[in-house]
Amino acid sequence: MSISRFYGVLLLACFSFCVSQAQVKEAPAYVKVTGEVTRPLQLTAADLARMKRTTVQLKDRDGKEHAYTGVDVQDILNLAGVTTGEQLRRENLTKYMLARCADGYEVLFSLAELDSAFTDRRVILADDLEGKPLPAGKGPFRLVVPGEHRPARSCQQVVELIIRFAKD
Ligand SMILES: Nc1nc2c(c(=O)[nH]1)N[C@H]1C(S)=C(S)[C@@H](COP(=O)(O)O)O[C@H]1N2
Ligand SMILES: [Mo]
Repeated sequence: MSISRFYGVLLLACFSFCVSQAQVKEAPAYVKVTGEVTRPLQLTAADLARMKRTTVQLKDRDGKEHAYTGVDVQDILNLAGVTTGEQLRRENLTKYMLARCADGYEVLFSLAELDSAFTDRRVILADDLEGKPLPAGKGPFRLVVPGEHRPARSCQQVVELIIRFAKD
């Protein structure tokens, strides 16, 4: 192989590597909790492992049930110093949580939807699917929202939970 041909092949290899990296946007190994919080967090799987664990069922888009385990989102909000429970009154009821994912997908919940003072339905930040870490494209962290007709708010590859006021 001539030297120029060798460099040509090398250049092409580098280029295709860069393109493939740009397409596969890996989620980091932590979830940030930011915005209207008194304690911003960066939670790793090790942090979640130390917290109270909850398992909920979710039907995937093909209607098949799966058991996801993780931490109640309300416990995470409490840790970050977000207004929950008794504090969730008046203007605090206009706060929401925006979940942002590695692929740019975003979903929103009013804080009351996540609060045990308002509902028994528990939304969790899951890091475990039937005893194993979530598969690469879905993890490391996924919101699991039981009791809805579609799994569209059960967002995968969560990177950040952002708390904001709706009226700013
Ligand atoms: N990050 C991210 N999460 C996502 C989506 C997405 O496009 N990006 N799609 C949602 C939609 S529309 C569906 S139906 C479910 C599919 O989840 P499943 O693969 O477990 O069936 O993921 C949800 N979570
Ligand atoms: Mo969907």
